[in-house]
Amino acid sequence: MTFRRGVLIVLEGVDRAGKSTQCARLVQALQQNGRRAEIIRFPDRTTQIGQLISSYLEKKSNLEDHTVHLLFSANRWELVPLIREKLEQGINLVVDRYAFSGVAFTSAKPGFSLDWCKQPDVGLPKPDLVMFLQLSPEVAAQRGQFGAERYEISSFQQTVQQRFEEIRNDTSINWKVIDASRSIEEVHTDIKSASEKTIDVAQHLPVGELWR
Ligand code: Z5A
Ligand code: MG
Repeated sequence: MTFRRGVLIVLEGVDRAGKSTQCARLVQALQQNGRRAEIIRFPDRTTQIGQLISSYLEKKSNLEDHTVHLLFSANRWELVPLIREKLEQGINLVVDRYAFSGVAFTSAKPGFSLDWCKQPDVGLPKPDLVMFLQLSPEVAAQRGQFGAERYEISSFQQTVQQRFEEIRNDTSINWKVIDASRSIEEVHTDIKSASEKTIDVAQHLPVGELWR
């Protein structure tokens, strides 16, 4: 039997697009189809670096903007040995936000270029598929108010949305835009189908390096 690695599937999108809901549904569906699958989410608030980030997001502490960008990136790098190990074991990883959120959120701040924001994440394991859950601010608003965390402000989120559009012009990434305004089940059906197709192809290929 030929060896099959796990694949790296990322879900991205604006606030309340349903990323966490869909990550959980996807892992469940892949497991029900007899595949090994696990969730990873960024920021991973459980590590020491993740706790610094969490405290910043909860506005319990302030961090300089470059510094917090590098911490978000470091939070991904510290998980890379685990990510590689799981992929080598044939475990498919479903990732709730990745470097694309890192670039979109920091570059929405004044004085940050997309290029500068991408540099710390260059060379991370490259996702085999990035699904962008697209949702208008109007529909997002129907899913409840913003929370109290930093960045949960309508004008900032609009700039983040524009940055995501720019980031999606990068054709080195396997993007799939998903209409997230539909029911949870309809969105899930699309996500599951795209993921199964990607697994069938990518499991035979080496893991790539992001933005390299
Ligand atoms: N951030 C950064 O700056 N730099 C980085 O490198 C990274 C992140 C990785 C924390 O992220 C913040 O960190 C985030 C970006 C920044 N700041 N903001 N904003 P987080 O992932 O912890 O954020 P979150 O609290 O999980 O919120 P979220 O991700 O925006 O939500 P979501 O996961 O997309 O949505 P959800 O929790 O699945 O669903 C939201 C609600 O809608 C919930 O009540 C669902 O039941 C409902 N829902 C979901 N799907 C549907 C459908 N289809 N129809 C109707 N209702 C639905
Ligand atoms: Mg979420």
